[in-house]
Amino acid sequence: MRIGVTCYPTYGGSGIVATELGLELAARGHEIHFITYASPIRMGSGAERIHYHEVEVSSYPLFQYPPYCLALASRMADVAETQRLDLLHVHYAIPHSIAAMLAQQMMAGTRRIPFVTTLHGTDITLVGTDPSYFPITRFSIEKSDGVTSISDYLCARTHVVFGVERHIRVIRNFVNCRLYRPPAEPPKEPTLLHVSNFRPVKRIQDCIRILARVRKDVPARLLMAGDGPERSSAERLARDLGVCEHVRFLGKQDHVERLFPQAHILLMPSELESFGLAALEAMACGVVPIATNAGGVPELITNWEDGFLEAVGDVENQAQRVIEVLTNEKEHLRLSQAARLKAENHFDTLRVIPQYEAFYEEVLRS
Ligand code: GMT
Repeated sequence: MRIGVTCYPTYGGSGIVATELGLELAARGHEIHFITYASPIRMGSGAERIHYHEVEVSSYPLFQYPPYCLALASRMADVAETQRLDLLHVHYAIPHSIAAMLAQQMMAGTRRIPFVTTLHGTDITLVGTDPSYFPITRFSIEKSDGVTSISDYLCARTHVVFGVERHIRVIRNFVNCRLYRPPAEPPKEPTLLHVSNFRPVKRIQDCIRILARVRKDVPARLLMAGDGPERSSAERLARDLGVCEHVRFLGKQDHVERLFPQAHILLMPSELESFGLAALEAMACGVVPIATNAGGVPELITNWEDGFLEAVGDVENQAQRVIEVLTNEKEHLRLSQAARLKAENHFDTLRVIPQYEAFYEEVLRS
């Protein structure tokens, strides 16, 4: 198939899933055309059957807000025409789904180009429910030729919040278990890791509070990978709690598969997470996830079996779980092995990518 892929190419879960899906599909022989405003994170360069088409948004004095959605729609129609695309796949509903619908209508005189929308999380749970975007988000879901969501939780939430009745196929996040692997030896220094885009929904201050509590019992360190609006307040909190020399802010990381194996535990104290891709990538590397019992996370982590789920904001219990894992080698090994097995048996690319291929074929046939 010849597939056009649009996503936010920056450091967010939806962009990562879109890019990794594109790379996996290209490896399976499909032609993948990324249509985005910047080169997607993790795309790399030179992979076979991967093409990149930049969306340029011109600015004029009259435009207080440059009309990105229109520039994207024009580019999508242009690429679909010149590259003879079979299908457009957009990740994150707003505004990509509407742009795809416009591109489809622009091409209507020539041929039919269907589009698939994948819902990831905040496009439904936060942005989509904002009164300014609610009606257009619902419209874009209804008009898509196919819709997928990354968890049962997000699928149910979409039906309830938007009142849409159409079918939404659940295809969960995935990980390449050959690339994301446990290290030969566990890390020497007790190490906690957090990976995110540091938005308020990630509650990164909880990571600092957990470390401060853990350090009363275990001399652990915390690696904070990523960047975003909450970073400076987390840095301040680390200073206030007297743990700043035990926290390293690493900034945005391109190769997290090299970072995960350096940690014992992944902290994911999010307010809401429709799946929790970072926890899955960590589990594939044998890193034990200590997360919140929020949204779709229980579809990934089984409490006490391959990680831990605690209430949002319950820093004390999250810290207790960390201390237990770091002070009990046997328990760490049991959880680490179970986490890796969960990733292999349920979420490996070999199992999940064919679900997307089958869904594309259904949409093309319909
Ligand atoms: O919240 C983020 O980090 C970004 C957001 C996105 O849509 O870019 O991530 C969402 O998509 C990921 C990949 O499908 C999911 O694993 C995350 O759980 C989800 N984030 C939230 O629901 C907060």
